[in-house]
Amino acid sequence: MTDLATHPISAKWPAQHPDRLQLYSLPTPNGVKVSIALEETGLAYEPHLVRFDTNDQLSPEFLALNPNNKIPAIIDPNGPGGKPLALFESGAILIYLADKTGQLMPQGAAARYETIQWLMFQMGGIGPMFGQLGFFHKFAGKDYEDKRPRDRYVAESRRLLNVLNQRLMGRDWIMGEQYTMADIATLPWVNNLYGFYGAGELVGRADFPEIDRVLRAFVARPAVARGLAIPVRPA
Ligand SMILES: N[C@@H](CCC(=O)N[C@@H](CS)C(=O)NCC(=O)O)C(=O)O
Repeated sequence: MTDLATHPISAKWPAQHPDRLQLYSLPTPNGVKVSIALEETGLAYEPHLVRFDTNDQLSPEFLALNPNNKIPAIIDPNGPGGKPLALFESGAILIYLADKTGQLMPQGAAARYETIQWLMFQMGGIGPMFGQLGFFHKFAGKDYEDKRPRDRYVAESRRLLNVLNQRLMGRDWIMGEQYTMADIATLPWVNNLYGFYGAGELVGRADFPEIDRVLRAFVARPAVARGLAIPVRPA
């Protein structure tokens, strides 16, 4: 059991509101999935900024919460059975928040598994592949003379975008009329690929008009606009 008051994370990131769900994060594509989900559900929560420029994610306090040194992570003081629950891995956190609130996940068993399937498609495909493309296109890997690694991730990203584009044909959202955790997992990554990574042209964004349509609807949501900037980055 994780008691917030005695957990090492509280020494570095003290809770002002220990009764609220605690979020340890940074507004990256994986981080904003959880802040957007929290904003959409209306749950009370307290965000804490985990800075990469000071390697906060490698600190012993953070590692005590996530030994995999990645954001996002949460502690819910009021988890299952009223007991505290600590969680890392954004996909697991989104499923937990859906279960806790009864929101952003279809009620029927079949549609629920289908939503989780698309959530896993993001976790296992879109996130890792777009992330590698970011490395080879925007970050240190962009200076590599050999463009074959970059081109491999461009091709794989295009393949994944095509799968998503096909899925969105004739649908408002990934699951149809209902906006779900699958959208909240996936669309921040597409937004990041086209925006921050500046890779829209490289992956042939114009070939995926259904994604553009749904992405526009996503970023127009007030909860998404708020979540994209939580926790607030230092000036
Ligand atoms: N599968 C993990 C991936 C999390 C992840 O890669 N987080 C990145 C930021 S987007 C991170 O914390 N990087 C810090 C590091 O690698 O040191 C999840 O979805 O939660």
